[in-house]
Amino acid sequence: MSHIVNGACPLDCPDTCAWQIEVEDGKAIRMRGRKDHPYTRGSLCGKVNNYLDAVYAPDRLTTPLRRVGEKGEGRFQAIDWDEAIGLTATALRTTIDRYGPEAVLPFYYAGTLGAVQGWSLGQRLFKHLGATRLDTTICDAAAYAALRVTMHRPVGTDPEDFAHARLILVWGANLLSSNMHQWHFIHAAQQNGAHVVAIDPLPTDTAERCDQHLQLLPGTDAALAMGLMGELHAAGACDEEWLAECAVGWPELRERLADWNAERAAEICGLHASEIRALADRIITTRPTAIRMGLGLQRHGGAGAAIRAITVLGAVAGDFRHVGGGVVSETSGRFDDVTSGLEEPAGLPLPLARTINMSRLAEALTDSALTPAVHAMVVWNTNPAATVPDQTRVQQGLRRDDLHLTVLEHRLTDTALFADVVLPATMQTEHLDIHPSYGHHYLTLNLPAIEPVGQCLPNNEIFRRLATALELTHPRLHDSDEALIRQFIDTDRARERGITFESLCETGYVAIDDLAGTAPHANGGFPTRDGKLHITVPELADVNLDPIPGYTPSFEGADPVLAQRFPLILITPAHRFFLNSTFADLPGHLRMTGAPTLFLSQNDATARGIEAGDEVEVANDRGAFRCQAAIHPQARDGVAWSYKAYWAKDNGGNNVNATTPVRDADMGGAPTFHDNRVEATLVAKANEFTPSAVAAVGD
Ligand SMILES: Nc1nc2c(c(=O)[nH]1)N[C@H]1C(S)=C(S)[C@@H](COP(=O)(O)OP(=O)(O)OC[C@H]3O[C@@H](n4cnc5c(=O)[nH]c(N)nc54)[C@H](O)[C@@H]3O)O[C@H]1N2
Ligand SMILES: Nc1nc2c(c(=O)[nH]1)N[C@H]1C(S)=C(S)[C@@H](COP(=O)(O)OP(=O)(O)OC[C@H]3O[C@@H](n4cnc5c(=O)[nH]c(N)nc54)[C@H](O)[C@@H]3O)O[C@H]1N2
Ligand SMILES: [Mo]
Repeated sequence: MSHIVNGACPLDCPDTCAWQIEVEDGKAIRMRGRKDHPYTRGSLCGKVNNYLDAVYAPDRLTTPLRRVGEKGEGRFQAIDWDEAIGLTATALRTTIDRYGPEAVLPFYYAGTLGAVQGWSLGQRLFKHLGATRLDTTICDAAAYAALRVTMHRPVGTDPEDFAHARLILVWGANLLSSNMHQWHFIHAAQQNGAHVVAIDPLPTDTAERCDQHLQLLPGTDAALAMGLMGELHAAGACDEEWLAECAVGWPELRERLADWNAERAAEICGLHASEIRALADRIITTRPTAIRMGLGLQRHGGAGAAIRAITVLGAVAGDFRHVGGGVVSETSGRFDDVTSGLEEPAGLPLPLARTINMSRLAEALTDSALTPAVHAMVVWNTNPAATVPDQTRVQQGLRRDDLHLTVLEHRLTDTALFADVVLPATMQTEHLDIHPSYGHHYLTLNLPAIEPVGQCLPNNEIFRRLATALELTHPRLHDSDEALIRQFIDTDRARERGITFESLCETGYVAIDDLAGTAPHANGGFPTRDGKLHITVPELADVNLDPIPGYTPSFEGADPVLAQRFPLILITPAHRFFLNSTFADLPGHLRMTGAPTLFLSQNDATARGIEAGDEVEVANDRGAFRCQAAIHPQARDGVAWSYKAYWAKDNGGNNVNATTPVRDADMGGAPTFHDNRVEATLVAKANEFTPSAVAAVGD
């Protein structure tokens, strides 16, 4: 007899699907998307359909390990939990005694978006110890900072209401790969006659399904938004009434728009002025217009400026007055009233400490001037050796003999390979959690469906044991996972909506508001103190940023001198069948993705003597990686791409991040992955070369 258990997909993805697992004899045998969930609508994505492969994969870690070989060599010995926890606790204690607590660096990210296994006891423990704080910038920090000054928390148009829009701009987002369920609502609008425009330097599968594609130069989005607004202004098409009542700082921007038009934008963006003017005309005549901003556009030097300018573009024509009009980047701000953060509970002493920007890990581990140096690191829910920029230096750092590394993981990732101690963690099938979303308005509970595989323990159980070994007795370090869920929804708003642990156990998921089908910002209603949209932000002048929305050029992309040595801008976006580096070890997934590949235009290939299938080296001053080449007929000359986060260890020791820069964008301390210049050279012709990841998988 089988039974069904309700859960949530834990992955770092806007869709946060509600799933159901069928369990028979203690084994998860089937998994499907919940049919009644308004966003998941019964389907999971191509990568999560095979999630159970990841649960039962032969490379799943099932016992704690201690290193017996050289760092990075991958030789480990199985040990028991007491020894593993003891080794980690001793390393932490010794480090703190010798160098002070700031020599300890906890390193975590969104391997699970669960509030419990992702963002609770681990952070409590390390903050309580006085360890270095982590600035979690790796993903959306520029967007978040830009949205914060503009609307205080990321809110905007309900993603489901895109079905009501008549003109939709899919801006810097490859939805069919990385926000698949959003496409349903856009497709519904399209079938109703809406015109859908992709704005993306790459010819994505999403762009192909749109009615029009503006294939602009990378990092020039703010110029496009300014040019469009300039045209709207010249045509007298701005909604002066809404802007006067619901926004601050519009007059300053209006004045600036006199200097912007389609021609100026076209020159910066590498587009035709006529295409920009035609889009402006559409915006002028189409209500509601809706903009879905992706995060891809904000991995550039001028990221914050771009997000601010596009957000304002979504408001100037008065679209927020209409159901399905306006703009959205992330919905996470909608959850702030309903939930309460778990990382810093009242009553737990949390001494202040320095902060390290996670995107600058390469620097943090190798900069000899950093005092104290990092001597102990505990990593969970992230695989930095594959995913942070400047990989060669990251690997050098992780190899340091005077660094103790403990990694909580499901498998022996690029990062775990460097560990002194590896602790096997449960997967979503095996632990309790609760999930807000950054792409819709539903809160989802995840119930464990099966017993832990092998000796795996939930992250939080590991942190409770670590606290005990460190003789830390504060009750907030020992809260149970259920108690944490109860704390998470201990808010007036949750009570008003009847959201309790018990109700969630019953229903699995719940809508956190009733905004769908309304125009929540028709009269302002932003989470700012005055409820208005902040267009001009005078305080930004204090940090040398432009208070008025405008265009900030990218760093490497817009650098003509660097372009002579490194003529190709390399974008390293999300692959449809991986989730960052998650699943990139699984044969089934690798069969769908194929080996690491550099995509480039025919002209760029010919100029380098490269043909499809050849092995190429992609390099700049920071490093190099090798992969196969592919020619895409719609690629723009000078703009190449290669998907992020193949495992380095399976591909000659590195991946795309060997080339990516450690340099902060204009806002949020964010990384600039896609603002990366490289050159590609031929290494071997196709007939002499077998791509490594594919060789490992076989046919
Ligand atoms: N299948 C799958 N889904 C994922 C992920 C994954 O790895 N795989 N990753 C998850 C995570 S962590 C995140 S943050 C999101 C990321 O998802 P997205 O927001 O989609 O981010 P990216 O894949 O980086 O880039 C999206 C698109 O932006 C384009 N882009 C790059 N530079 C520019 C630019 O300057 N201007 C414009 N207009 N477009 C640009 C890229 O070409 C790409 O098509 O997706 C999540 N979902
Ligand atoms: N070149 C380039 N690099 C990029 C990007 C890019 O666009 N280009 N995008 C960046 C972005 S947007 C992001 S968000 C980062 C993401 O980078 P990472 O945070 O490194 O994300 P993943 O590679 O998915 O690694 C997550 C790890 O967490 C583990 N994990 C999952 N759940 C659990 C759990 O419950 N317990 C434990 N202990 N482990 C768990 C998984 O097994 C996996 O190895 O990558 C960034 N890197
Ligand atoms: Mo991300």
